Amino acid sequence: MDPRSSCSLLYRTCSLVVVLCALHISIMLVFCLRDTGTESDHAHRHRHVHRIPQPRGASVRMNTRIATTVATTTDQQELERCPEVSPLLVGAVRVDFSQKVNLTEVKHNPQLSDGGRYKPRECVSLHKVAIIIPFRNREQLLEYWLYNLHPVLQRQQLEYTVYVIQQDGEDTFNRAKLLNVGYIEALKNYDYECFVFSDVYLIPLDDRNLYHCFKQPRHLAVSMDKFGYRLPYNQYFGDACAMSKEQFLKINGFPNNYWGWGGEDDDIYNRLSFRGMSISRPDAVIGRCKVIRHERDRLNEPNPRRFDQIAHTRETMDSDGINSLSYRVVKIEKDKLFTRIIVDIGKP
Ligand code: BGN
Repeated sequence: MDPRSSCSLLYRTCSLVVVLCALHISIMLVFCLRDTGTESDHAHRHRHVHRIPQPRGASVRMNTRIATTVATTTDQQELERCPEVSPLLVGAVRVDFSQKVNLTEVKHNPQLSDGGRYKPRECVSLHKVAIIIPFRNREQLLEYWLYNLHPVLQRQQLEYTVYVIQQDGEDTFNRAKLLNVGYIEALKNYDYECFVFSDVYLIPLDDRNLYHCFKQPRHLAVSMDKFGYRLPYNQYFGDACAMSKEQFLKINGFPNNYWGWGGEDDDIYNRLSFRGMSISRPDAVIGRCKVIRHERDRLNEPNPRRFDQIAHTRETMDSDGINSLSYRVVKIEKDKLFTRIIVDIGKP
């Protein structure tokens, strides 16, 4: 073969190889760029759906499977703190005690676990509250309370458990001692920072009446229908209040020796004032509450000793309280909406 024509053939073959290589590289580049765009888009959309911040230091070019895992893990571990004011509050709420309530819907809530424990799904609650209800023979009132209060507490974005402390036997009722028992028993379950003590017949009429703790002990039942929507007297601290662990311990808890109706709430008020604390309250509109009508329990007659007892709070409060409490747990039952603790607290 003529050496010139063989040179030209070699030259053409090499040119073809170079063109083919360039074509191959271009096609690869196009596919690469398209894939990168799709992946980061997908990862971004995925993060948006889970509403979590983008993980720090994570590359945008992670593949879809990794993105899902990171998003799910972060979702559980890095849930944001709830805001100071819950966006779920609606203000005034209507209550109706004329018909029997159906608790099915209240129970059908995936965020509620047995024993009446609730944790918001959307954020980490700022308030871990044990709700303590002193109780005996008031099943229907309890149903109304659970029906009305669970939704309110949930809109307030509280992490809470409802404890119903039921006095066993037929001896005279002792509200304050049952509240002390509730404090101790709740702390056996969980490290609560805040305790709300509420009578079972009391229903708030506004969900801005916040069932959590404040810098000062909080009185919640400030504007009740039974008192014409005002305080019966300035020092009134009855029906429902909230106290932090620290506030509660500062007054040695509640008195154990008020058997029967009346006076124990005044004793608690005295304790707070002797320890230099003042009372915090919502205003008279937000603090509106309704009492579910009920008969006075025959085993809760007015305590004849109460006048004398409240005159001596200063001398008795250091030895009568959470430091002198004794009782025996008879039974603990876990309902979907509350934990019932039946206790023997003795007799007068
Ligand atoms: C008060 C009671 C409170 C009760 C309120 C409202 C007493 C102590 C002797 C004066 N105090 O009179 O316990 O919560 O009424 O009903 O009885």
